[in-house]
Amino acid sequence: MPVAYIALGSNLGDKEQNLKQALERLQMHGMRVMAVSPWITTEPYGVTDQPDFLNGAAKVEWDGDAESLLHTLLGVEQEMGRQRKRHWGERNIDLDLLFFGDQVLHTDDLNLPHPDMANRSFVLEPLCAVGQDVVHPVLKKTVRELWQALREKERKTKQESRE
Ligand code: PH2
Ligand code: MG
Ligand code: MG
Repeated sequence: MPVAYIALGSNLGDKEQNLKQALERLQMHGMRVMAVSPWITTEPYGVTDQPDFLNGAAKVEWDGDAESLLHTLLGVEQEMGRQRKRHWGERNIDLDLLFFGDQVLHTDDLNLPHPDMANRSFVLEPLCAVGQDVVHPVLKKTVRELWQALREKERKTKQESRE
C-alpha cells in the first residue's frame, strides 16, 4: 500500500481533541495510521494575529491514489465543520498532504510534495518524528536535513536582527 505523510494543525476549540478526532475519522475512511508524532504548540506562521497552533504529523498507508487521499482529508475537515474565513487564518482542523510516496505532482487542487514545507518548522519538526529519513523527491534532501537547514536559517535571521 502507498505510504503518505500528512500534517495536522488546529488553533480553535479543543485543539488536541480536534487532532485526535481527525485521525479517528480518517481511520474510519480506510486510512491506516502507522506512526503519529508528538503534538507541538507553535506560533502562527504567515498570518500572525491568531492563536497558537497545535501541530503534528502522521505516517499513513492509503489504498488509493493521492487525489483520493486529498479528498478524504478535505472531507474530514468538512465533517468536522471547518469554516474557511481567511487564507492562512484560524481553523479547528487543517489536514495537509505532505508526501505521497515519491510522487511529484502539480494539478489545480494538489501539489506534491507540499510546496512550502521546507520553510515551515511546524511541519518539519513533527515530520522528523515519523519520517526523518524520507527523501524529498525534488530537493533530494532528507526531512532531517531540511529541518536542520531551516533551523540554521532561522538562527542566522535571529542573530542578524540582534546585530
Ligand atoms: N497553518 C497555516 C498558516 N500558519 N502556523 C502554524 N504555526 N501552524 C499551522 O498549521 C499553520 C500556520 C496554513 O495552513
Ligand atoms: Mg495548512
Ligand atoms: Mg490545508
